[in-house]
Amino acid sequence: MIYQRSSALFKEAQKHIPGGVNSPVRAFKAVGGTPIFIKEAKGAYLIDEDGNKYIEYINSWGPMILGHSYPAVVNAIIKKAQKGTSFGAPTEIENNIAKLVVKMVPNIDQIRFVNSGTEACMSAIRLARGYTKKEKIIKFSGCYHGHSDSFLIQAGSGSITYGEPNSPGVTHGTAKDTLIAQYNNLKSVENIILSNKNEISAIILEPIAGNMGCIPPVDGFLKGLRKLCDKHNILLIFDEVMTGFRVAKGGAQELYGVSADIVCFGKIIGGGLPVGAFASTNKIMSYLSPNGPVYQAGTLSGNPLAMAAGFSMLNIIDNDPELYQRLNKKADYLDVGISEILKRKGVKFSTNRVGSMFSIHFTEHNVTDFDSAKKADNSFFPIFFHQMLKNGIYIAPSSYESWFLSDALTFKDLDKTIAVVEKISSKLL
Ligand code: KE4
Repeated sequence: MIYQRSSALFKEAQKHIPGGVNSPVRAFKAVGGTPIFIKEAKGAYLIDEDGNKYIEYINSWGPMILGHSYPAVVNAIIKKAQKGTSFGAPTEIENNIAKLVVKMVPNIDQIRFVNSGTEACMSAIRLARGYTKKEKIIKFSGCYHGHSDSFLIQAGSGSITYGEPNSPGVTHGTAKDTLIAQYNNLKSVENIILSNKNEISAIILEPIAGNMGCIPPVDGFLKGLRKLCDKHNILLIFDEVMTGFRVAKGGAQELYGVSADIVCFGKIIGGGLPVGAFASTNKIMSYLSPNGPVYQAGTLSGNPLAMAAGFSMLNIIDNDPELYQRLNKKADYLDVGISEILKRKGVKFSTNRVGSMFSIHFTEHNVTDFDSAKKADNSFFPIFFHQMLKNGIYIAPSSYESWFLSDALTFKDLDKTIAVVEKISSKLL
């Protein structure tokens, strides 16, 4: 593979864009090397600026579940753009997509659209605090809910895990209201609740973690959180920015049969354009401006162009009863194929998968939380990443990310991917 044009573009990008990228993970810091610049994408394939072709397993970190440049979605965008892209006024298509999401997703009556997953989760927390009149929140180590201050917090050294900022610019004043529990560990949650009686407004989590690699909830974890929230009058917030419309039409709520009080969306809901959203019951959403006292706003929120993309993609998903079966079958085929080879070659690894979210960890231990994910973050991942890239397979440039399969992938693509893993496996010993 030649990366001349990408290298030149990256050099130029760094003059006017911090780190040459508009989102840090794209800079390849975790795996080294120069990020590739994508020229175009179609279906399951990316073409970079040097003309190299890749089978794609990032899909813009989840949104492109149908594959890139899906004709019906592209046409919906073109058609809408010809009538104007944003008015800052209500439009019918916002009604249509809101109605559709409320139909597809359980336990919600109303939805507010915003422009990113960060905005969705940030607004959901504010709504929970306004509704419960309590200030503290619990999040989980290793879960990512976007870059708003309340979430850029790491477990403090304190025994009851008070939060500490994990980025300069986040104040200790903010950090003190975010408490950190361990994923898949109900006891760690209960300890924090009991040490902060009647102070916790909400627990927010990725119902299937996707930012430590893919980590499924262990049996009983989500139901246990629901019970703790009911017992202690705490709102349960599912951050379904990744899992929404990815693991099932109704997301993780449907898949696990556990109801959240507020659900956050992003990625797929925008069909590849910038859309986030948060949704809840009429009662909780009645607290949101302009009807209620909790303020939240956005110039481009619900803009018709992004709504057209999201509405088109969600409609296709809603009318394709076999979509998740096809996606899950492909993900299972890939997982089994890769695992059989790595096992036969004696590589130390484990894989995690829920539906079409998948990750490989170069450790023989199971990865069930952030501590075990960190143990698996070793020198093998960068080798694996670059060998795959060199052989035309594009996966996430970090062991703390998930793969996202698209319906455009064929079994031939999967076989090629498995064959590349076999070809490079000796470098993983
Ligand atoms: P955005 O603000 O990036 O749209 O969404 C934030 C967010 C919220 N919740 C979850 C569960 C998420 O995964 C994300 C964003 N995901 C990352 C991938 N790990 C986006 C990639 C990036 O940061 O460039």
